[in-house]
Amino acid sequence: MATRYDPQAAEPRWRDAWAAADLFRTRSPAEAPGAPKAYVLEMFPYPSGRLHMGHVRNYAMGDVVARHRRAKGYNVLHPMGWDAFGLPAENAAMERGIDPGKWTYANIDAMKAQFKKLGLSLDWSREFATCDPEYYGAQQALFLKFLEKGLVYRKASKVNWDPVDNTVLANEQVIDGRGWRSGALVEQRDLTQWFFKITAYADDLLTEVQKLERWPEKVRTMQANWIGKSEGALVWWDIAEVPEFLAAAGAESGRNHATDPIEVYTTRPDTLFGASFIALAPDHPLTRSIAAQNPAVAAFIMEASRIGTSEEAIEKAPKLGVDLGVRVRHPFDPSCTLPVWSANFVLSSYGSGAIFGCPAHDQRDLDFARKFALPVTPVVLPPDTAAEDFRVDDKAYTGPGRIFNSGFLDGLAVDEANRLAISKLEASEHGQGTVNYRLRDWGFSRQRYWGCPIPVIYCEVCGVVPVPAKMLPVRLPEDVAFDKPGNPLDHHPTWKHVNCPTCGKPARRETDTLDTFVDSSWYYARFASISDPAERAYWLPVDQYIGGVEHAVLHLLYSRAFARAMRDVGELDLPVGEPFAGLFTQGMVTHETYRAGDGRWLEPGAVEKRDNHWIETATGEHVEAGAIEKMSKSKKNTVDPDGIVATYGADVARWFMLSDSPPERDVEWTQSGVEGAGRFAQRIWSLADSLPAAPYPAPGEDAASLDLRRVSHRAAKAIDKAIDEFRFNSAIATIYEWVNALKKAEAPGDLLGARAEAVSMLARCLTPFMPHLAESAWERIGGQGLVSAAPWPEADAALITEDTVTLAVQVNGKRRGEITVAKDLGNEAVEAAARALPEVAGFITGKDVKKTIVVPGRIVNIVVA
Ligand code: ANZ
Ligand code: ZN
Repeated sequence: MATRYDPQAAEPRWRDAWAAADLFRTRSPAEAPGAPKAYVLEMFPYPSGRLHMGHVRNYAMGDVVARHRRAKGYNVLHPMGWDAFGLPAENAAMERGIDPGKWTYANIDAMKAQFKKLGLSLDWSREFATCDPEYYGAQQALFLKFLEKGLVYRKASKVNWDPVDNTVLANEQVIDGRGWRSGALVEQRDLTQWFFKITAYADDLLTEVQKLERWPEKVRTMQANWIGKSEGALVWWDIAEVPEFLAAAGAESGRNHATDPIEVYTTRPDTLFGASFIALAPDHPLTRSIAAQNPAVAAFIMEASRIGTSEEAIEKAPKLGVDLGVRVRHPFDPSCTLPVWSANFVLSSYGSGAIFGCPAHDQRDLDFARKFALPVTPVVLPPDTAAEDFRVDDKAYTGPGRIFNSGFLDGLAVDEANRLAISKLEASEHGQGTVNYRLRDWGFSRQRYWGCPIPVIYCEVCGVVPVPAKMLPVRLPEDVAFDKPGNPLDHHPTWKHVNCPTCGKPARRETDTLDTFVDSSWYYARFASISDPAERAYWLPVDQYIGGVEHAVLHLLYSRAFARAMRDVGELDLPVGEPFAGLFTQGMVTHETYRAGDGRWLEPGAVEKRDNHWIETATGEHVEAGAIEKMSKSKKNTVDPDGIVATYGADVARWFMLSDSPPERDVEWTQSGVEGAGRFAQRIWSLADSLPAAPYPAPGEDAASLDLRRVSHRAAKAIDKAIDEFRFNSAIATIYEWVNALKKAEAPGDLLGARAEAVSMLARCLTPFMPHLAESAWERIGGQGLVSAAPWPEADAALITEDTVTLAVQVNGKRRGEITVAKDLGNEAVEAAARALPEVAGFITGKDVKKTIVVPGRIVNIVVA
């Protein structure tokens, strides 16, 4: 009598059993001698308070890998923790008066309870939150080690300043020149901030990323572009003329940077003869000194500062500029002089913050030249074009060609001209070849409360004093007020006032905290060991890292740089410096969207389909079913994992997340899909439940038993391989076929041994996907212990080798049919079988068979006259 599988009863029972057996605790290297290690890590979540389907998919994937590795005999580290600092906690504090710490830890509790219901094989004993003082204290110690090593430093830099909220904004928080919260016009300000010297690793980060074979190509390219290595030259332009007031100031003081040559960075020294102006960034020192005396220049600087600091914003803004009244000499022709402008499209933080404009071959320069009526001289002639036919109107020519209008460079190709121009510049001391990176040092101080306090103290006598190690962690105060804009740490009545650790005089704490990206730049090392470099060396690198592609650049780059910095201060024994040997970026979870006639978005639970169209259940009104989009709160197309788990069980949710699409692609959540997965779970259960009680006989030797055994052993092998290759959907497809084959064999009778073997193997192969159901099936057939601790079923080699082959049969090269024969059948017998095919016989009877060609394993071709 078949029973139904009841996930509500079974799932909690198995999770308790796993916990009681302490199954997922990480074993030390000594406890697992000889076993290879596997560190499986999913990007740790931000504790927003609720799990979403994207989490379910991400963590289900990691769990498949972790459970599979465990079954294959690996020593597995599969930890979980919380990326717990950040703005949402402060916003909750501001909007609802809730303490950020309490809010965060309550969210962690709620989410952890949800996580636990998913049946993930996690080692919770290594759990931490980045807002735990133990964690951020260790981070402060790391900061100080970096500081000592010169990997962290302080400097003034430009920031986006919101004058209403009194706070620094990230580039992403500036929208059309305005603060995202206040709507105020953003200004640029100089602020002294802490920087991490990521550029020290630029070259290594670039070289090594190319070697990460188990990373998606796309992510490697994005990292390489972000690092942005370019080769070119610095060119020094001698000053020919300066405005009266600058010349005078220079004469008085004896020396003045106004008369120093202007340095520009270029990737195209081959186009130097096409230069028609020099342009400086608005905050270039020379622009600034001229602005002090020239109101038009001062006004221009103000106007330019409104655009914000992001490259994108600067790119999109209309070209602005002002003539500075300075002229410089051309390095290759001192008799020729060029005007010096300041232009808003020149970035102060790239190259030397100054360029030479070559309008014919650079679009921005051309736009600028047309606007301000500056000359346009083409110097690169496109292939197969006559010089007299070549004209540049409003489109710069950036392609290859031969240099012309360029004196000693004439006739050379772009590359050759670049090399020759650089050697001339070097010989005459007007410049030098150089390599430049787009990558900037990472400014990582934030004027925020809910982050890791930067452990330094400012003393009027001693300057910047690191907090002594024994005084770490520098704890966040808990009694903070959020009633004013700006940084609550700065407003706190007492927190920042301390005595200098060196001289004892009254001093002031740094009130900036670290960017939350710092917290996630080294957590993988903390999971591997609290502090032991040897234990970290054993586990690292992470063998399989899994997460969203939105972290392709920053998080992964910062982590790669931090691993190197930790190595360089002796915190990590990681020769290559790469923390993540394998990376997988999963697709998103999508859902149809629904919109009522009045424009309201409706939740999937609020609509139903009637007579083939959608209506809102509450009102009966017609509803438009719209695009399939990433689940998001704004479009209300989310499905709550809790509800799904309560109705169908965690196994079904996990299964569906992995079954329909390749893991790197988006998967569309559908009600019918989930129901289908639920039915399939029952089908699997019925296979186990239709067997009599254990023990079972050994599998039979008869043909039907052998057929079934072949299906099982081949499936186990195929699933094994599919999991290794991150093709979870194909593994699942194989399970479907296997179950169908088993169903057909279900009739009671002498297949019992083969069926019992099949269910036993199936339970083990199912474990990574539906661990609870797998346990129930395993228990039902009398399996030893817990299936979560059972080894992967080894496929019997004799059963998985194909012993027949299928050959196409052709007559005079035309395909007429096929035959399936034993693999080792001799050529004569193969020929005979081919000729005997009814589809073939018609074409050869009565004809003269000239010859028969057998291509082993593939084709039989019969040639007739
Ligand atoms: C002259 C020139 C002629 C340029 C030409 C390009 C084409 P990448 O490849 O990104 O390194 N540049 C240099 N510093 C800049 C700054 N601070 N702000 C804005 N633009 C700057 O780009 C290097 C090129 O970008 C440089 O080569 C320079 O323009 C410009 F036909 O110099 B080029
Ligand atoms: Zn002092």
